[in-house]
Amino acid sequence: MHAWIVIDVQNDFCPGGALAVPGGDEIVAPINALMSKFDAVVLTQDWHPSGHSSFATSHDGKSPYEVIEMPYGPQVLWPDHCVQGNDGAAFHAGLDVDRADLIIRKGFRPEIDSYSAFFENDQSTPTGLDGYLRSRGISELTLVGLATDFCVNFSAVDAARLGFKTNVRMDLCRAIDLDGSLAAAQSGMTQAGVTLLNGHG
Ligand code: VGL
Ligand code: ZN
Repeated sequence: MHAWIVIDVQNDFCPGGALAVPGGDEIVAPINALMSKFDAVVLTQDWHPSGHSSFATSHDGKSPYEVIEMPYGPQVLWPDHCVQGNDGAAFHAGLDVDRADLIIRKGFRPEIDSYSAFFENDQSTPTGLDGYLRSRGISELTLVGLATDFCVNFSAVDAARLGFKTNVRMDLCRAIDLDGSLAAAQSGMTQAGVTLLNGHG
């Protein structure tokens, strides 16, 4: 059983959004077109309370894209984005949300960020997705979405470590690319045993 995992295709990560990823909207139509090829479709949704600790505005004197030390390790500070219930947190209007079997939200705890669909940034607080996939008999995942070097990367590495056969369709992801983060993500995913695909593979 093979699941299509669509990471954070939300307004704030698309052009015009608070943390816009260049070309983020280009992947929506092809992601929809492939949904019917898989046994399960899961969407993730970045879902932060206002004043979230990953927002630069929550830290006096800090600007977006600075890195601070959190109890769980280094954390990039972001512009306010994907605030629960706001339009920026909504899925891109073109995404075929009706086809999703499961929508999993992450980043809802004020004091901790969550890039991965499986574990929050302390790398130990589970989101519950692992149990959901296993109890449905799913052993292979193909990930797509935003952003390649953050939420897709962390989700894919965790998936491979959890024992899923894990693929990323790089052509259906788009990156933020901060200080070489895209290249680092590609080598990290490869090292973790993730298969990087461009088109069908
Ligand atoms: C993401 C930064 C902050 C992502 C989410 O979806 O890649 N990046 N929150
Ligand atoms: Zn976020």
